[in-house]
Amino acid sequence: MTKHKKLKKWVDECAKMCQPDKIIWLNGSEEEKVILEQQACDTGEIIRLNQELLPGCLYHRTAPNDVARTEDLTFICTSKKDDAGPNNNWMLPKEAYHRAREIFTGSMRGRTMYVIPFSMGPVGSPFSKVGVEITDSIYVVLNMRIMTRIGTKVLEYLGKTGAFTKCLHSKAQLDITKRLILHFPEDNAIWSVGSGYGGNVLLGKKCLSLRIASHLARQENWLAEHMLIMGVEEPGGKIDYIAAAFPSACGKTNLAMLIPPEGLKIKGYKIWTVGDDIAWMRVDTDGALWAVNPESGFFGVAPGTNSKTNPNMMEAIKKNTIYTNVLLKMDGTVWWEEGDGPVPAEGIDWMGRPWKPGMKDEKGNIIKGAHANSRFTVPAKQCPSISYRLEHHHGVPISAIVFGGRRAHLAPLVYESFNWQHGVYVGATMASERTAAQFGKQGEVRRDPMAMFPFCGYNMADYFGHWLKMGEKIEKKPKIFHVNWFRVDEEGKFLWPGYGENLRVLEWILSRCRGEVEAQKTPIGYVPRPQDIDLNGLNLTNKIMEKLVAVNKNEWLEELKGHQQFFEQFGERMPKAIWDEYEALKQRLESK
Ligand code: GTP
Ligand code: SPV
Ligand code: MN
Repeated sequence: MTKHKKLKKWVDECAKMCQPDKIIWLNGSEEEKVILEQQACDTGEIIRLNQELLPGCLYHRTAPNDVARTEDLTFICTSKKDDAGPNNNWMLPKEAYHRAREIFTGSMRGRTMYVIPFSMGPVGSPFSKVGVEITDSIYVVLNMRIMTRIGTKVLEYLGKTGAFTKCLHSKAQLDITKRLILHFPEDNAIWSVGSGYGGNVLLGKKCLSLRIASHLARQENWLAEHMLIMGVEEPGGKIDYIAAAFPSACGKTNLAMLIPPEGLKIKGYKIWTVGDDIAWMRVDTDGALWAVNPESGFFGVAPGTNSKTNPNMMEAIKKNTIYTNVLLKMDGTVWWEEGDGPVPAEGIDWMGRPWKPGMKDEKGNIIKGAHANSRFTVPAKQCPSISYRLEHHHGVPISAIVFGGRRAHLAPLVYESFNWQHGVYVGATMASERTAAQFGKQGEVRRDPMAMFPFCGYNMADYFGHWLKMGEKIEKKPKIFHVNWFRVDEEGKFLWPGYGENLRVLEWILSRCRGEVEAQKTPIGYVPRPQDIDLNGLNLTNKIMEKLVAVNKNEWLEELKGHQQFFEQFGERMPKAIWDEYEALKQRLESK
């Protein structure tokens, strides 16, 4: 156990409230994993997949109403409402504790309470943060084992007095009317109850590494961001690193492990994956911005992942992977829509019902075998493109920051901001069509600054201010870009092939960072001259390329109204520099 008095006291208090039958402290060993897996399989919480075809792989279904993060039930609990800002649901800490306590009380009766000491980032690195998650879900324990570094080594590092985030979780009754995801930045605590889904319950992920960490980052002068981190290696061996923020289910995982397309093969690029979801970034002594991925696993979207779109991931998930809400095949393997292999003739769907292709529900809609937000949890080290720098304390130096979203119209394939302040504006005005990763109407365009709207643990106006301030601290500033892989033609078809082909755009981005290529100036930023994107081996006409980088002033003037409306809700707290950028953009768009 531990000699840490505060930790012991907190675990005692939680046990008193939740009333578990027993308490187990996780040590992180392989033996422990074997026992837990067996227990979860015995109760049916988890199904062991075909061990010959998928060694070490497990299968789990969540409750049908518990398949994505529930942002409506997610709260930032600060003593002042304005500190949470209009971007967050807010509750007074006192009220939040009170409401949650009612649901937590007795919630672990007849169950075991697991205590998981975990580290985000390599154990002992000065950039890492320690958390302790208490949970009554073996599924959570098994996922945390993959996504974070857990066990005795973390307790040893904590010693008698080390600081940690208190993370309390109970499935309780998995009742959506008794579900709350509460963050207490002032207490360095998270309480999550009534859910068993990923981002709601793997508390090291969005809750700690983004919502709580963003709050700490502001105080400690660093950045906690919803970003992938990847390295692009040139034949000479030089690696440039890119950090990119796209909203949930908009392509971070896929981009982070892309494989160079055929047409670019002769150029000899190699891609290295550092992270696919979260980046913690600091200014180092060299004046550059350095990034670490605090996670040790990937919690990736299954549908759409196949050997063409993401061969690295397909290789990674062949073993030791937990599959959630995908289709279970009769041979004990798994499948999902737009996955590999033929559509199976039959299977058990994500809700546990017999499934055949083409089946329809009462409204006549096709029933999918896998939920659109079904996922796999896989150790990062199993990914063939994983960077050797994953365990490096200082991480990697960032040359370019890329923002992006899912926009059927408006946003060009890529554009470059004029400078840091303008880049912050570009990030602050990001918008994207809603995906299955969050509850709500799919396809609706919503503003999602820096892909952090659901994850910023404080008032977003202050967050923009923090980004502006960081710009003053970074001597060697990364250039800031915006990409959109999702622009469509008149028939609604994607204009850009995406996936591996996105390297062609990254190539332009890095050339711009090195000052090697010209660009066209438009009111919104620099876009590539069509001839500067290498289209070798791609069947893409110049005309389409022109469409892809076109900037329509009238559409942008319309878009500007959305910027204004969004910013106005932050009132006086909004940094003046953001409004200055707004005015400057407006003038550029209105001038001939
Ligand atoms: P989170 O894990 O929710 O944060 O998502 P993510 O940003 O990592 O998204 P991911 O890479 O898993 O992609 C989500 C969906 O977008 C998948 O269905 C992909 O197939 C699809 N997608 C990814 N990249 C591209 C692309 O370049 N073009 C197109 N058209 N689709 C893409
Ligand atoms: C996301 O929704 O952005 C994810 C999955 O990465 S979750 O862990 O549920 O947040
Ligand atoms: Mn994410």
